[in-house]
Amino acid sequence: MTRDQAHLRRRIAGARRRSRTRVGLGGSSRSEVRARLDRLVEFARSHKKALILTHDNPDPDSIASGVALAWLLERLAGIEAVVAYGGVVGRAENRALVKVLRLPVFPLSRISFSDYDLIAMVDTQPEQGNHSLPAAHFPDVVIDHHPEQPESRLAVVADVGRDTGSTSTLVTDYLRASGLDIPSPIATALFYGIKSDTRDLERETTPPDVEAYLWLFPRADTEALSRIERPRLPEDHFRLLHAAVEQARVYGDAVICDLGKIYYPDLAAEVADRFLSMGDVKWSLALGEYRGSLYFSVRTRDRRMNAGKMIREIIEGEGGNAGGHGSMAGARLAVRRMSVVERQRMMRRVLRAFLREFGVSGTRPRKLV
Ligand SMILES: [Mn+2]
Repeated sequence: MTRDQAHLRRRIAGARRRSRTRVGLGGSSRSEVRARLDRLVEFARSHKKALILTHDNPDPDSIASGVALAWLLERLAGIEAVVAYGGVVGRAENRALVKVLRLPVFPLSRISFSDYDLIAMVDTQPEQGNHSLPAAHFPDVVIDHHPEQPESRLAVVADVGRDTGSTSTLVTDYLRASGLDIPSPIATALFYGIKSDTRDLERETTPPDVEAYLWLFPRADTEALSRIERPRLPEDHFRLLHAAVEQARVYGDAVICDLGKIYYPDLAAEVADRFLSMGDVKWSLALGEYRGSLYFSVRTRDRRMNAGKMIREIIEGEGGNAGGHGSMAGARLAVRRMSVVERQRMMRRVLRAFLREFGVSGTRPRKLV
């Protein structure tokens, strides 16, 4: 056992002991939220410096919940808190979010873990595989709206399994419970976090999301919001759209689009979103390669289906990481070490599996243009 592993074992054993005091799951009444916040603040007070980690290639929900949690910890627990992410902030809207609101978020490459004695994780969980927390570390705090994973219970403070449409909703609950005046950039970021994760309160939305959204709206800067939602786009974006339309293959009510090389990972999600709005399309899959990994993104309109479960079954079987909800999901699969033949075989297997799951196995594809 290496030193790091021994360290991790001790951490997990400690977390297990402490997890008896963990705040219960489910429910989001005022007093429960208040108790969860008190527990979080009390825990943070005995620490010096917090690192708040988003998932890789963070979306607005993870950026907003990270920044809001950092603000809350600084104000209520009096400790320094830094938000960091793995990967890149790619999507033009997400870059605008950070720039327009001047949100303090940093690439993980500029962070030294030894500077921090508290680690929090937002919008993802330890086992999720879409974050860059080294295996030798375990988060003390986990706040996430994705389906609960067993290891998250080991965190000292875990707010998971509440089944809201966004993590921003969970953090907004804390802000409301704190009674503090919220700075406009924080309110604007959280508002946009909920808005984008639920696609304007349409996707996976629960009553707490609507409540948080309405509470944030009068506190948000709508002029800044407009600049975030309609950002300037680089020329590359239009080149990629062109390629996407050319590459798209229509199989009945499913569209599959292999983008080849992409210039940031979220592009697969953007393109999958785009094609889902086409005609009678019920399923949309886009994939692209970025720095030695293939990024897959699946979207569906079929409420009976679970895109997250589907993509996990298909991509984890190939050795990748996957996650997501009922209607939207994504995955990453390292292809750097695959030979050309291995890669072709993998692609055939994966595409066949997706076509089967989409219910269009025997369908002949047609080009869009
Ligand atoms: Mn989210």
